[in-house]
Amino acid sequence: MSRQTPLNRRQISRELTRIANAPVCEVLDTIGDSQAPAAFRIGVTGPPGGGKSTLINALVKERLGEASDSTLAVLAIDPSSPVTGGAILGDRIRMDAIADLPGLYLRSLSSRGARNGLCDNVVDLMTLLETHGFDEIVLETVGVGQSEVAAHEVVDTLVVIVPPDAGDSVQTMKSGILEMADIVVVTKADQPGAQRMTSDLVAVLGKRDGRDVPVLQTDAAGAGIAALSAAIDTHRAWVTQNHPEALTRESRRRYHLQALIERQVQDTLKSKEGILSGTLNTSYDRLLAALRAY
Ligand SMILES: Nc1nc2c(ncn2[C@@H]2O[C@H](COP(=O)(O)OP(=O)(O)OP(=O)(O)O)[C@@H](O)[C@H]2O)c(=O)[nH]1
Ligand SMILES: [Mg+2]
Repeated sequence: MSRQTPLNRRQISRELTRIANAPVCEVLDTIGDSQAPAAFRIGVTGPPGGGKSTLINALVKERLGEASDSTLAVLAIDPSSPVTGGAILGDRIRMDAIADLPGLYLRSLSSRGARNGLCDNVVDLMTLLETHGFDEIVLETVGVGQSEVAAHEVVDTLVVIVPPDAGDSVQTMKSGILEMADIVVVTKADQPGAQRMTSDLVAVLGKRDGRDVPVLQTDAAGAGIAALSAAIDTHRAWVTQNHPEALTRESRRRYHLQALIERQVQDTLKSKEGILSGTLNTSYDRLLAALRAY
């Protein structure tokens, strides 16, 4: 979408709020027939307080610079706030500084206790943003437990951030979050230990899909952001060449269908009495029958 068409931020917010809280059938009514082109999705994940929002602020400014005519949406998944879907204060202050950039839409959401740490309906929300024609979507998630695996499933390029004080946890991260990374960024490069952390990461990171995983450094003043933006573009070009679009779309579709079905199963188990009584076989049949009735 070109910036010539102004964003209707209020309308987008209203629609996001509605489908964030809607049952599956209503979600499908809204986005189920969409044929909108896929946006380029960038995930930014890492430990709480690691500097994700600060980095996204600077990255968004860089990618929506004056020469650009593109549009970008940021979805920040906030694990700390309860059902409200509101931004935590810190995020609000940091993000407010860029909220008026032309072509930018910003939204913070609570993760609603989703088991994988991601909003369980984050794919619905990204698909909705795509119906509004955004060129790029940046997704911020806290990378603990399984959430980075889930984040990896729903984005094209996953940036994993590691603050200099992550210390001994690098070895632990190696078997989880770092294995998923397309690009690794040591944030807060102005702090002591950043260089050491960078060397440690270079030492433990191997190739991923036959490609070296870049390890970059950034700080809140904007150092390293242009290089990060360039690395994202390089990865994007690599994905386009090595993972033809059909493949990407197919895996996204699979993930999305599974997310919807899981939610529908949960809703059905919660709302229909008696499914769990009797034998396993009768429960299974009753559950399938109840699902078919939707
Ligand atoms: N010294 C220094 N502090 C930074 C830098 N970047 C971020 N911080 C500080 O680190 C804290 C957390 O930054 P955020 O950008 O909110 O980190 P986050 O990962 O988005 O945090 P959550 O969303 O709460 O998990 C804030 O107090 C920032 O001011 C940096 O480059 N240098
Ligand atoms: Mg944040």
